[in-house]
Amino acid sequence: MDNGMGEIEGKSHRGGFGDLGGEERGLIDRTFRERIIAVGFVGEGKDEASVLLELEELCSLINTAGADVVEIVIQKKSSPDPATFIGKGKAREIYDLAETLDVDTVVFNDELTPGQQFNLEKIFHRSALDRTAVILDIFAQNANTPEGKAQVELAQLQYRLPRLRGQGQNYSQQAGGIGTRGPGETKLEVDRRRLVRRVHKLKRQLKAVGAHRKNQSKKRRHSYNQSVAIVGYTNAGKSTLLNLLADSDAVVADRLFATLDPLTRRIQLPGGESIFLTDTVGFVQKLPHQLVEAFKTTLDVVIEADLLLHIVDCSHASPETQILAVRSVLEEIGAGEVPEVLVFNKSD
Ligand SMILES: Nc1nc2c(ncn2[C@@H]2O[C@H](COP(=O)(O)OP(=O)(O)OP(=O)(O)O)[C@@H](O)[C@H]2O)c(=O)[nH]1
Ligand SMILES: [Mg+2]
Repeated sequence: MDNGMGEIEGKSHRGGFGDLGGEERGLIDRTFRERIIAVGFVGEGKDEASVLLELEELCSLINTAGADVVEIVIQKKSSPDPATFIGKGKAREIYDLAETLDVDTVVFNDELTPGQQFNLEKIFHRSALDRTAVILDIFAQNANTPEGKAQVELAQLQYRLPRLRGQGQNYSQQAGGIGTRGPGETKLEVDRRRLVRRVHKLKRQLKAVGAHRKNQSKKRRHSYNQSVAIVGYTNAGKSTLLNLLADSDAVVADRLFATLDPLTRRIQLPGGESIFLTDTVGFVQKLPHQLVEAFKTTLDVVIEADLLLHIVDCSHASPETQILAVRSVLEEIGAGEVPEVLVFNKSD
């Protein structure tokens, strides 16, 4: 692909579980499956059942990322503690549990601030990650094309930058690939500058690819064919539908975020008219805003579509929640006004 992305190819951008994560790492290598405690938070105005559903999903995200949940902990509290999110007492309880169960990492269902993450790691003596880090990790594993990899790396850097710390910080900053090894302030400054430079470079490269993509979609529009985008929750069956309608070979897998790169096929409708049909990246509840931001160019095809086929997995425990989550991402990217047809899948 002649888009100036060549130099990105071949680099891994994983961050999250395992040793030595980070952008310089080669292929993802999981020498063992980490043992995880998953933590849910039931705050005021939130019902426990919906948090349990989110936790169930978090477990399958963690599983997809390559680790095993060995215990689930729920904290009920009117509002999050600014310093430790769950409160110091609960954090100490989790530390004891982690020691007893030989746990490697604690993963939170909610986004932690950099400060909370830092404080929790001090109490836990091990990495504290949040849902965002897990999703970023899965995206990093599944990115195949230079553009996909660049988008994921950009999202990871945006997540890591505010979490960079010096002074020999030991946990996710080095082990999880969410920060970097930093023995002191100077190294920290150097790291930060290096990451900021990399962010700018990735943004430039992605902008160039975006321009290329815009050209393609302009050409499509000039062909007077309507454009239809398949959207929906991850694993709902979007790629399956594209393959069926367009006799195509998009990757279909019982895996979250199997598709990251859009795939467009031209198909002829029974009336003889041709349309462009595009399969897109799936959405999820609490989709990290860094990812939405980084995947903007990829998601242009959704914004510019004449119609959205919104695929819904009706075998799921709460399809309504998934529909709302998808609609909220559509709003966020500016596609809230595009006409939508709901397609109920997995009715078998
Ligand atoms: N039972 C059943 N399974 C289905 C149906 N459609 C798709 N699947 C399965 O659901 C899983 C996910 O299908 P995909 O087409 O990869 O889903 P996707 O929406 O593209 O998923 P991502 O790209 O990962 O977001 C696969 O194992 C499919 O075989 C259906 O109608 N019934
Ligand atoms: Mg897919």
